[in-house]
Amino acid sequence: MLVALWHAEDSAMSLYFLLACPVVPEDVDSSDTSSPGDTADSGDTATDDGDVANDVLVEVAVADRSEGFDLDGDGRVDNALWYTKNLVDPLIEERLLYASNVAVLQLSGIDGWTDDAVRVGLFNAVDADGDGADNASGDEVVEAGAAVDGDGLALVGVPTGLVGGAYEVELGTNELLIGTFEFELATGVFVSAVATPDGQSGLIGGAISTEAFEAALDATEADGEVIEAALNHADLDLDGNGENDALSMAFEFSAAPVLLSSP
Ligand SMILES: [Ca+2]
Ligand SMILES: [Ca+2]
Ligand SMILES: [Ca+2]
Ligand SMILES: [Ca+2]
Repeated sequence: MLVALWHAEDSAMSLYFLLACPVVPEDVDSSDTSSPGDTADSGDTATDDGDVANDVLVEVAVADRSEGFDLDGDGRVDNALWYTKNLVDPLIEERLLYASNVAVLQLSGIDGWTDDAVRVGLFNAVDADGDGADNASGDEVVEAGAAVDGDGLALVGVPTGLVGGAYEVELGTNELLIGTFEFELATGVFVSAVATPDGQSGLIGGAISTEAFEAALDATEADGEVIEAALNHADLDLDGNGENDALSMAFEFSAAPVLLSSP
């Protein structure tokens, strides 16, 4: 039937054929939005060919005591960094403003906000204007460089599902960038979030060795105080020698839509 239409002399019928045939292999057109069914979605007919949403972390603070991830498998949330929240939060707030590298959460394959086949990615990108204050504007452009492939998809990612926009994953990377703090985790990066067309909010974190925590913080006087306070609350024994050698961390975050510059 479609072949017959293709050969039809009637140009309107030929146009119908072209519109009906998905010719866009991956929907990364920057004119598209993360809203399923928007007018730029004509190519999104295949299950795994949904929209792509890139959301840059704009607000981050240490999560409350009862919020975070169960990192030792005892059924209870672990967030030892909570004890130093009042010391850490002002540092994060300050550093988010002048950080030139930003953390971006990417959702791809979005065919709806309840969708059993999406992918969550995480990468660091360059905020070209070096100004963290305008990153929530919705039209910021960041450079992902080699952290994404030719289609703009994050190299680090994991398949999952969305239920009402909510998902929870552990990403296969140890790198967690918070402001200018580069945390080298002992686990993957855990994310539990709710995504909407306006961005995402939720929790991000993992476990970090006391050594790596110390290394991630600068040796300024203020950071020295944080290091000492935080290390007093090390709560995980990664090497099983009976002494705690790592810290559980969870941050609450909000992330705003951001555009990727062309590779
Ligand atoms: Ca636990
Ligand atoms: Ca999908
Ligand atoms: Ca900016
Ligand atoms: Ca130990």
